[in-house]
Amino acid sequence: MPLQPFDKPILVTRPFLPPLDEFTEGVKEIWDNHWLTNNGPIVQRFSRELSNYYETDNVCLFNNGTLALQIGLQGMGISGEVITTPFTFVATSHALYWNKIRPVFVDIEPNYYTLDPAAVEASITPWTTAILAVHVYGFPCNLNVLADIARRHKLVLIYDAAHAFGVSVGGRPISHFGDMSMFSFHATKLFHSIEGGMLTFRDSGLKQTFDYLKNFGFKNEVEVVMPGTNAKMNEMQALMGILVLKHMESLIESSRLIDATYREFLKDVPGIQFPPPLPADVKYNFVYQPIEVDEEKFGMSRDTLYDALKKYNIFSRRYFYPLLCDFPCYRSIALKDPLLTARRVSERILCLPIYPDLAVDDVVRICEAIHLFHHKASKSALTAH
Ligand code: T4K
Repeated sequence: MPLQPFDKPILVTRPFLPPLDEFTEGVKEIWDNHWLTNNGPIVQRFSRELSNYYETDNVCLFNNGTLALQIGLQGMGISGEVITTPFTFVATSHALYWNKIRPVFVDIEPNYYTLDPAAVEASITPWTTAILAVHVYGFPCNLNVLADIARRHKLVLIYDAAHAFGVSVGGRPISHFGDMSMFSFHATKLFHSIEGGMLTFRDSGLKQTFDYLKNFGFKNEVEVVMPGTNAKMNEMQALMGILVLKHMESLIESSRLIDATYREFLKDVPGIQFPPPLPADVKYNFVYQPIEVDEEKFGMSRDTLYDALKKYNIFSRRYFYPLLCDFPCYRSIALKDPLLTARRVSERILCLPIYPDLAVDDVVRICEAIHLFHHKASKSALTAH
């Protein structure tokens, strides 16, 4: 029988939801407390659990990752120029923009798409104050080399770890690297609190500043010590986070199986390339499933494949295309780096659906569709010759 489209859309991701009775049990507690936001008891519990998980007291929770990063930069007093990647979600450079910091976009490396340390070093100027690197797709950046560059040039090293919850390197949680890391708990992430974000940081003195900044700058009822904003996590978010955290290891394991299935069933398709396996000391979270499509070998461009999949009710995403520097709000920033790798990857990248309850049989069907497109494309290329 010819391959049929899926009855229901298969989206790039689907949030994990804990058993409903666990959530309603928690909601009863919120009803009893009559406390909904402003550092309530469940937010405090969530914060303690994350402190244990990340083995540090230096955590601060927020209502989303974007404001966490924005406040993190503000609280650390970052200014001038910050070297960053154009191959990420727009929130990374928006957080700089909102702090009146000039993003300096430099190239990425070709395997895991994280900042290329050589490009970072080549772009340092007297105005550079920090490096804002992204563990894109949860792939750890080149941690030691970036740390060395930051130390030698006296730069602050900040990680956008929005995708990297649950990732560790050499047995150390990813938050232990750099001066500050931001995690997103958005619904589209493997670990989520509906919306939410977290900063982890090296200098414990920053905690107070971040707490002020996310709560209007209030020190007490009558004193406002800085012009803060409102970026507080609420009790419903924290409840969801606590419940999802309990399932984290099994979520990673289910996603690992999906990744393995894609790799196995697509390994012989010409022009479909996966990032290489990660070093053995990296514990990965399998939150995204990026592939690169080589138009010449596959027979069809990334965009044509993206459209063809849609016809089968499979909704992949072009994370991250276009590059941030090509959005109108960043186009006026002069680029010193030609961004050769970032441009190539951004034209070829496609994120396939991955989420813990995506059935392995469905992953196989998605792979079959990709095989079919390749065969059709090769056949029509042959007849055209
Ligand atoms: N830094 C980086 C590197 C990031 O990737 C992000 C966010 C941030 C910073 C900022 O963190 P937050 O402020 O968001 O905490 C999504 C997410 O909204 C965004 O959080 C994420 N990165 C980005 C990579 O992806 P969109 O525009 O792709 O979202 P949307 O609504 O198209 O959803 C994606 C897919 O998920 C759709 O197929 C539908 C499905 N979905 C979505 C939601 C919200 C569901 O099935 N259920 C849902 O509840 O940005």
